[in-house]
Amino acid sequence: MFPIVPQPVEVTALAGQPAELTSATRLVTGATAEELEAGVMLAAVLGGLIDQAIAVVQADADDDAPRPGDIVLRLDPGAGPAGSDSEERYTLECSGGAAVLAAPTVTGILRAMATLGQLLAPTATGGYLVPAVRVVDAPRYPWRGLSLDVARHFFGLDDVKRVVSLMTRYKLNVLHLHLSDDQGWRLQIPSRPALTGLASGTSVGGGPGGFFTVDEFTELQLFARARGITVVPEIDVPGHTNAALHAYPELNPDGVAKPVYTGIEVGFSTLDASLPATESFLRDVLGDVAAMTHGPWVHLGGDEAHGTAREDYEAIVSLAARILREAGKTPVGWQEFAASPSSSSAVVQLWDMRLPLEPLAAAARAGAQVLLSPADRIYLDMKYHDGYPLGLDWAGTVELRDAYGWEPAEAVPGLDPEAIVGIEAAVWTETLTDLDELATMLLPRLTAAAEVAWTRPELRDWDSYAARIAGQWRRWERNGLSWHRSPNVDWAP
Ligand code: TNX
Repeated sequence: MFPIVPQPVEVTALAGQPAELTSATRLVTGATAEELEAGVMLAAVLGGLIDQAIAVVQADADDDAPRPGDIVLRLDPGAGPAGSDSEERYTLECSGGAAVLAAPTVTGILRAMATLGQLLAPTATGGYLVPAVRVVDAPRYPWRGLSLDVARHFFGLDDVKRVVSLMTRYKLNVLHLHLSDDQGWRLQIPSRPALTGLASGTSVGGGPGGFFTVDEFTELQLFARARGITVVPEIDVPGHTNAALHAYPELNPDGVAKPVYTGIEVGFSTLDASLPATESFLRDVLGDVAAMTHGPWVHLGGDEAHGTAREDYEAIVSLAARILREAGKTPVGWQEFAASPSSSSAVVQLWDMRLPLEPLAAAARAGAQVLLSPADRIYLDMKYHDGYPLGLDWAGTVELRDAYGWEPAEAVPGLDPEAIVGIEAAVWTETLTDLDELATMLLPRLTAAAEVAWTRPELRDWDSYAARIAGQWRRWERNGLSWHRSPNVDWAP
């Protein structure tokens, strides 16, 4: 058994020589600048894993033959399973003493590297072996995400980078950041300085808050992109807007700034479609956010607008979607947004299994893509069990087995499976105040979500997953990440 999570399409033990990674190990890349850049980044990551500096060399005609212990990166459109057109497909082959990672794109190479990292076995002499093996692999879904709420409690650049590094190990590729809510505004908006100037300094329970500067947001996106992860910023409208209503009094019908809010109720705040200030606010904020976002998507929220009249809701979300489209971005909205005609060229995100699901299927028929985040399965802020000290339980408790044991294609009755763009776990931070608490909720459940997103149903199996995950805590602990010792798994000693 090779402890690879998520389970690849094909894993075959080979008879040849394993690769022993030593101080002589080189990372051999192809000749392009892109390959060299990926090689340098991967050498740093791998070097950290095995505690060795790894030299990066570019293969040329004289020096093509891999030496024992080498890791070779190769851009190769023929890599991956036959018939797959995913840009993330890859083939990893280790025999003859060297490991060759082949993929059509650098992103595919990154996925192969994640697999390599999980295959490394420490030797008695303090080195590492890559076993003789062939892995041929590609993901089921192109969107494999984690939504992280940095609004209820703020998590800064260092913490979020550690979450990104964790995501890469399990081949997740979208980090959705919930950047605004009633309790605080978390992204600097150059055209609207009061958002962070006046409304970022609080959080749930009255803690200090914080925000990302434009430069930090850029740095985070570059850090994520180097790991094959796209950042999707969310500015939630028309509800979840108390921080904005605090910073800009003119967004309130009475012209009076709302007081700061540090509780955990939802659904009381709203933008007002009849105020002229609302449109200019949306244009400024979403224009700035679109301009600073590298990826193709911006999330407009649209959830739990219990304080918004039906027509106002439609006016505001359709305006937000239009602004984003004009700025060249594809809008994403929570489930409630599916009822808006403007969702037909957008991504709609399932979350609440108690709400009617038919609008999602209808939006898909009209052209929308559907992203699945069923709260009773992959809301990683749900308690593991009754009485668990962290988390909420409005969608029930979610143990590891619950997060693993569901089939995306069956989540929404009547939904065309072709419309499913992927799945996204979510972690809301009403009760989570630091990285230890956050990591405890993510681990191990995030790895289950990653396998549901990556691995085809016919290759998924709980017992196999539980065995493959059983030793992974060592790496979590080596990285200083807390985790929940789920009773569902017989953890390795
Ligand atoms: C529902 S999910 C929310 C969030 C809460 C979360 C807590 C969604 C679109 N809205 O505002 O933080 O539940 O689990």
